[in-house]
Amino acid sequence: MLAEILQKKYNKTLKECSNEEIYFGLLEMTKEMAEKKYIKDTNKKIYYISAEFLIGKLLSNNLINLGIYDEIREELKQSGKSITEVENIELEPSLGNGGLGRLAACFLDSIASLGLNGDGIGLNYHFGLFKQVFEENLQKETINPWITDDSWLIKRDKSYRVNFKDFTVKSKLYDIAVTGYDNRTNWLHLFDIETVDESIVKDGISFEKSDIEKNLTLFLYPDDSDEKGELLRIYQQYFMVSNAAQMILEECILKGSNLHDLYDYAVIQINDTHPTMVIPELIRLLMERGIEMDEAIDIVSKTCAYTNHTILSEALEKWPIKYLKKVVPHLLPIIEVLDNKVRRKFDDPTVAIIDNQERVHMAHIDIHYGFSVNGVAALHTDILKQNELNNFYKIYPEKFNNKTNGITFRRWLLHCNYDLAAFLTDLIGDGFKKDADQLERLLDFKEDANVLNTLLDIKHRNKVALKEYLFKNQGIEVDENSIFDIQIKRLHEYKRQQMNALYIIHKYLEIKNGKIPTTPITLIFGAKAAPAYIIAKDIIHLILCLQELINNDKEVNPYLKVVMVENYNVTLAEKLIPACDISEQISLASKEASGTGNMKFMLNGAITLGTMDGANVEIAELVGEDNIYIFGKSSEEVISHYENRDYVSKDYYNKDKEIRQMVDFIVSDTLMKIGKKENLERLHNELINKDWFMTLLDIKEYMQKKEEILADYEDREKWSKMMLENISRAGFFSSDRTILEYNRDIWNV
Ligand code: Z57
Repeated sequence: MLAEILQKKYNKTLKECSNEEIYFGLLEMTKEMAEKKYIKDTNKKIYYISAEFLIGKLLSNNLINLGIYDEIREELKQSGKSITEVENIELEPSLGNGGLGRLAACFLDSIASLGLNGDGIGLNYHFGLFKQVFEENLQKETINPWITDDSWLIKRDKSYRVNFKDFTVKSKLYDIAVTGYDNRTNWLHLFDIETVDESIVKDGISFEKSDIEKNLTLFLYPDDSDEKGELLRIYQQYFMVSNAAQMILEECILKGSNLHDLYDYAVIQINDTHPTMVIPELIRLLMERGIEMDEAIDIVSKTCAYTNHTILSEALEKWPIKYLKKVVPHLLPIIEVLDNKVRRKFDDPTVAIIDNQERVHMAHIDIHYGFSVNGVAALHTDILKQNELNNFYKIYPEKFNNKTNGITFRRWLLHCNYDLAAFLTDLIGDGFKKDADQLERLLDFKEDANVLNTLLDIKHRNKVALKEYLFKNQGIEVDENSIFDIQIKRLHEYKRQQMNALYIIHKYLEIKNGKIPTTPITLIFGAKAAPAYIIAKDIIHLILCLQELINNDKEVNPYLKVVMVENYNVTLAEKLIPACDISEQISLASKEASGTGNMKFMLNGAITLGTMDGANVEIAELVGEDNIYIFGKSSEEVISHYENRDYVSKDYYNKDKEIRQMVDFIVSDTLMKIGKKENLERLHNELINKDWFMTLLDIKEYMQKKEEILADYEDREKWSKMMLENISRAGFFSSDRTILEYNRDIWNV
């Protein structure tokens, strides 16, 4: 199949082609096959609007979903080529920061795989999120270009006008095919502007912020859960939702809607507050088309649903009216009406849309003028109902619902762990590929020594593969017989990478004092920090300094290694997760809305070491306490510390010698010789005098649990049984399950 295409395209045999030629041949072939699976559908359609779609590389994903991965892999092998090397040619688009963006990508995969009519709508960021490089043990940011002449983008001749206060821009639309697994093709619509100019980016990632007509779609806003009220962000958001709104109305009219019945033709899922302006924009457009304001509000309220992904107040967008006036003055009269209606109905300033500091609370628009509000894990939704959004819950109990996140098993098992997927297929058949709950059939083998040993074998092979990758790409040598302990996620204080780093200091000092671990330990980190998040960057600095110190110390490095991978992204996650033994999920309870990395690790046979937070709670329920390592204060205790403001990190530091020793090592001569005084002192001070995310509250318990899990690793039989139990119970976390629930409870398409 492939051979013919290459013959036609390059007049060469498969053997003669370079990996690059093979890649572009496969790209062309796959795009064509995917487009053929598109079915024009006149039914109600889901529009998933999101500022982020962290789709990762698409070649293998599409080959798997089109059912030709094995065939192509074999055909390549026959000619002495390797699919992995062909995959290396593809550039990874980084159109997302982290969990929220990756979730959107998993959801599109499941929507198509379940045969549902649903598209994504977002922006075509030319440089995506920044690319991370390490220099002198510090994070530096550069551009991450991914668009080449030939890519997954399909240019459409569709364009809308978007009016801002001072100028109008014309959009252009690019589509990426979303191929369902053995099912239909949907689209990811990415809007761009005609006048975008890549050449204005100079030296790293800096560019003229005010030249909107040139910069609007250059970068993804590089913050995660930590928003700064910046005008460019408002321009991007309005551009995204105005295009979305115009396209949705156009499509619905074509399908026969008279707009009074819009909700019979469309349902809009608002992913976090970023697309919130779609609500006033749709109201405005309906009014332009002759519908009275009250009815327009009612129609839109029946069409839009909102997903909340965080309780961190910094991440809940509140745009100053002053800013909105500068960018989208035409939305303000509508927002004011929305606010007035709320104020007339409810005598409670905490549920108002415009606050007394003249800021617009975007989440409040979503809750009042949408028909559904969902959290992303059971605990998270409970906290929304009982704490963060309690005043809204009391008004609209019927709107609140939980949708525990999920991940697509096509990418996070079939593709990233080919051997495990093949082994599972041998044992339990391939029903689990479409019905993830069938993974439970693996439980029949929990006493089967051969099966248990094969699980250990596969893990070992994946560790060897990762070892080779790390050596090639980072020049760091790790021992495949060591324990791989991995923490990969955005760098944020609440995720507490600093706690893991303090543990490394503790182990280092122990080894220096002659206490040698029975099995060597490799600690692997991957994380980007928002460029303006100083403390997060200091934590990266600490980890990189520890890496340099420990890996160069011959007394220590046979037993302990630290690796921080550069530019952590989806592609790296696909290599790290299958090779992991210990999955670090150590957020401050109540702060991690769900987590989705935790699910990917579990599915690939890693054991979780974590707090009772986000979806960890549900993992613990599913596998039982014998198959997970839980520590730390509960979300109730943490919330009560916040309410009473009675957590004083200095007290923990003063009280405990071991804590003092670890924390003070950050500013020891040993480390200061390697690192930068300013960064290390700032971090040291932060931990002792602020520690907003209570690292020292849980650290002793963390150290105990970590010793326990490390010791249990020695018992290979026990460990392999835990692996089996975790894989077997992971079916619940398939995004197919999540999407079926969204459709059952919210979308009804
Ligand atoms: C983001 O990645 C998440 C929440 C946000 O508010 C923003 Br902004 C970005 C993450 C949560 O932190 C994770 O806990 C969650 O699993 C993920 O969204 C998907 O729901």
